[in-house]
Amino acid sequence: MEKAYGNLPQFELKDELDSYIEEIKIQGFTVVEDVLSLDDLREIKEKALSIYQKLENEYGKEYLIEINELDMLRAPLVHDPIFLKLINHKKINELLLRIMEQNFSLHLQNAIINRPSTIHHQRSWHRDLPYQNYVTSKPFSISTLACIDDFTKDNGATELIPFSHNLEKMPSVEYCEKHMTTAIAKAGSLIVFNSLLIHRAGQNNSQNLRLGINHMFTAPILKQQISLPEALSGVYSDDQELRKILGYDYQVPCSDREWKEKHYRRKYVDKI
Ligand SMILES: O=C(O)CCC(=O)C(=O)O
Repeated sequence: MEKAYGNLPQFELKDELDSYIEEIKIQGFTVVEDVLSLDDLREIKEKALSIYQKLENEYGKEYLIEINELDMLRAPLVHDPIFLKLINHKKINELLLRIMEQNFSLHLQNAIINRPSTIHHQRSWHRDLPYQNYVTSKPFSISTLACIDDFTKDNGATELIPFSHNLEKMPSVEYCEKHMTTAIAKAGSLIVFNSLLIHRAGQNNSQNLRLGINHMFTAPILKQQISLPEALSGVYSDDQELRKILGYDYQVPCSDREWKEKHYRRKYVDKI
């Protein structure tokens, strides 16, 4: 305990995870290093770019530009299991559970390809929970943005407005310019933040593209951006850890009968 007067309560850190949690709670974000290996990063990058290119050819570039979907790959884990490495990490899952104080599931997984000299849609300031301009005493959604490349000042590292998860309104242009910070991070790190924190992709002034893969883990009462159980057609539903994260356990029942059966199963069958 630091010397203090006035009966001042103080956070106490039990371990490394608590120090990340303290930063997320206070300033809205933290950087966790060394989450992904170099081999995984290489494979993730190669696959993300090739899946994206295939889809861009299929949809057509003009169409993607029109709907603000250029250089955005949604739910890559549906296309290749390598992307599961980004959502099923023991330390990160423990962090999520501890900070959210409840079960969670994956709301989205999106790869953002930040190319030199182009303005990505994610370059606009936003919260990952758009339209939700209020403050909560506990986070009900946490974003984990995986740095697949080094995130540098030059190549469009993410820009954040610290503490803005605790503001109902976006600060003035002048305030943002003065206080925004750039999340410089090594490839393999995760930028972990309260999804209400205001942020945007930086401008890429380098020669190379910069790849990030963002995730939102939310209280299961929130619906997913894309229904992963539907998109995966049941794949991984027999894996106890993954089925929870992917949302299989939290699908909306289609009828009163289904609701009752689900509750019966939970009480008498799943416990066995
Ligand atoms: O790519 C980035 O740096 C930011 C991504 C982002 O803003 C998002 O996915 O919501």
